[in-house]
Amino acid sequence: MFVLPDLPYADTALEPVISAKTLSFHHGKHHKAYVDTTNKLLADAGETPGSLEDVVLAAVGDSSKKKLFNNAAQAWNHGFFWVSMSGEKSSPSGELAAAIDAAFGGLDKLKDAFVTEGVNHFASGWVWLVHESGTLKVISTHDADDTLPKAGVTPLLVCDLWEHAYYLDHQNNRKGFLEAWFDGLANWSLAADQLKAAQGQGDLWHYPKPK
Ligand code: MN3
Repeated sequence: MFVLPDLPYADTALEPVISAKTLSFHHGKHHKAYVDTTNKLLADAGETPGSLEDVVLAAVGDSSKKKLFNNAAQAWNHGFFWVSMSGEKSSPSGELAAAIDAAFGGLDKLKDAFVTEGVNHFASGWVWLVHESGTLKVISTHDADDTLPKAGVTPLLVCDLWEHAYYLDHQNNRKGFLEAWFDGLANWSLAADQLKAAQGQGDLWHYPKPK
């Protein structure tokens, strides 16, 4: 059984960008439902996979496993989203800062690219900072789609573009949410660790193993 991982901070830690009410519903209702449905589908199929990453990769592109893919990928995406945020404001340093400068021309330009990608993304999905082919890129994915099936792509950070992520706090102002998220919540420590892992130093973030 896959677990709903505890949030790595208090419900109030991300205020005012994300209120405790939004965070508790998003984690305790939305994410929990994806985990519960994934567990039920796997139990019904008699499967006991070793990792959530394996479930996503085995289901992607298989039309008979679309529901499993959607729920497992959403469970994974939310796990990565929680750790992509921190209540303690930080900024990129060292190799990560150098990589941002090289790819975008500075943190402000990365912010522009990230916010623009998220604003222009139609309907639900995710906006990502990723490492690919020796450089950093901003991409977005639709619905439950994530970076796991994309060979050579390592996610450094993700922000949820589904309305449930921001509507209570920002209504339809996705741009305002993304700007405040980037400035106040982005976890540059995670991004630095993921970049190192992409370059062969240390481990990538993984969803907690099933219990
Ligand atoms: Mn969500």
